[in-house]
Amino acid sequence: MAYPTKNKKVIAFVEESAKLTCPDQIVWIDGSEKQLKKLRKQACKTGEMLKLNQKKLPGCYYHRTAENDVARVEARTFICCKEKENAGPTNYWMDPQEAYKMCYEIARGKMKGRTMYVIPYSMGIVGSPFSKIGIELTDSIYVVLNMAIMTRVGTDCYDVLGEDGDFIKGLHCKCDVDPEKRYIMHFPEDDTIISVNSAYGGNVLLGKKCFALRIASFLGKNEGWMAEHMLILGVTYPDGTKKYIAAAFPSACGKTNLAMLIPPKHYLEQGYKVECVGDDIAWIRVGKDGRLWAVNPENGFFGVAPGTNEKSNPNALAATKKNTIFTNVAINPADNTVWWEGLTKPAPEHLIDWLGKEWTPESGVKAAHPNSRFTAPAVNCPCLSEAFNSKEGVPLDAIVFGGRRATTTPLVYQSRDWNHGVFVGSIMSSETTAAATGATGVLRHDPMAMKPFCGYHMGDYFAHWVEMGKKASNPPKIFNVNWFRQDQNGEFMWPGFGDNMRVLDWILKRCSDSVDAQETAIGYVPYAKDIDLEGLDYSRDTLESILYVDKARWSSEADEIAEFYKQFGDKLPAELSENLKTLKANCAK
Ligand code: OXD
Ligand code: MN
Repeated sequence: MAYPTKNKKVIAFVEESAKLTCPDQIVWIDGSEKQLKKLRKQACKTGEMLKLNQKKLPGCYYHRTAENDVARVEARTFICCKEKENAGPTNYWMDPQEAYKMCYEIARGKMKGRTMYVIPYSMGIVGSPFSKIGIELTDSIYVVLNMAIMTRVGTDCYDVLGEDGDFIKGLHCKCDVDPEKRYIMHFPEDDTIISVNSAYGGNVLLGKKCFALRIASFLGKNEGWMAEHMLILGVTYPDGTKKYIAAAFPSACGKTNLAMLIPPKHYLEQGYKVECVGDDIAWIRVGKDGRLWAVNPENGFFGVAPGTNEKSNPNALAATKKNTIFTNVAINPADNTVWWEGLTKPAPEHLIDWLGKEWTPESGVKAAHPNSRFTAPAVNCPCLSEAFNSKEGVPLDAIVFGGRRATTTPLVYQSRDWNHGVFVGSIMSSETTAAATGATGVLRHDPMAMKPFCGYHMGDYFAHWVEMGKKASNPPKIFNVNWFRQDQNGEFMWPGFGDNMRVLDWILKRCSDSVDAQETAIGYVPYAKDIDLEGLDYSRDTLESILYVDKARWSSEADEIAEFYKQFGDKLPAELSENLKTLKANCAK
């Protein structure tokens, strides 16, 4: 057969995988619109996808996953390195030989009657020295079409590989979508990913979490860079100055909203602009200037639909108006468009819900799954930064961590220095969300928002952060934010969304040493007077209360962190235990 590549490793990977899974045919994806169009047509014919109203939503399609396959499955996601110790206590581990054997048994012959698609894709701009190439094999047209939005797919990836270049191998086989045989396996020492029995994005779009975070974090540790679960945004000042922030929040905690925020009116009137470079993943390197430079390796947004509306995130909503794939949202049969909770109020009178059932506001269930998604091309985003296409990426002024915390953590605070900032990231806790299976709203430790995505021992990961701080002579300042403080009635105490600009403003002022701060037990906290409240009906007293650092609470938090840290044993960097001691001592003062 004629192959579109001379790369022997690609050909061997495809042939071996085909021998195992026995597809009826192999289709080599070239990324052309002509080929994608044919696949969309085919998927609509089989019912895998539905065509939406092409006048209102041109190029948009709809897909439902199996009811049992709606989120990432952390308990079935494994790091398969030779030594168990190297996966660390926060990952599930399996011996690589055992894992390969098990996955091969599960996938054997499972593409019979199906087509295997070969997707060549680049994470990052094709050919950039900071980008990496992957080949994903899949038996799902839905995966091909999503990958064509989320990554840079095309035969130019083969040009980058040449005859002998290496790439990340990804084998995805839907098999029977059997939740008991669902496995998302990473072999960081072999640059390989195998995903079986799922068709949910986070488990099967292998360029995203599997490659760009789990495998890439491992590569980053060995090659001296970082792969982080971070949005990247740019703020342009009235005088044209540009500043960049990368921010890590756990899944479904508002990264997309922050990345695309529209500043309050008076900021806009003065000429401030916020632009989005990325909403989920940042690859970060030390530049020649000693600063940290970040690129977004993705090419689209795989965003959580519920809650996205004209007010919360008009830019994301605009991004979904064409060439977008919607998954597990509801369909409005009146005009064949989509709907999800929070899109409009009141809800339409009649919908088809994410399970395909008739739905009315009286149904008493959600019309869209809480983790329903849109897959939208980045180019659709009205506030996409020009820097999105920059090979070097953007220099970071600030790194921001943040979790969903009803109590304890103030609206914003700044770390004292890099290592204290690493400590602040390492002690992140957040309430779980619908992005992963399991209970939601449960407080858990999620260091740097990487608990589900770190491809190696978390203690080594902390040490790598400390090392990166040593390599960068001019590193960004590190902050922590919490948009989710609640009062006694469970009401959120900070308006969030566009008003988060007020906090970013303070953060960037701190980066240019143009505002003072109060030193507290946990770091630098703003004086309430320094958070701009212009145009907002919000009391300074409430602001004071969400800036307050309650030493008694932080003292218990410190005890709890000590417990959490125990699992890392010797691998916990001394820089972090020292910072924990300081926190404890500060709380006792
Ligand atoms: C995502 C996630 O889809 O974090 O980005 O789950
Ligand atoms: Mn994410």
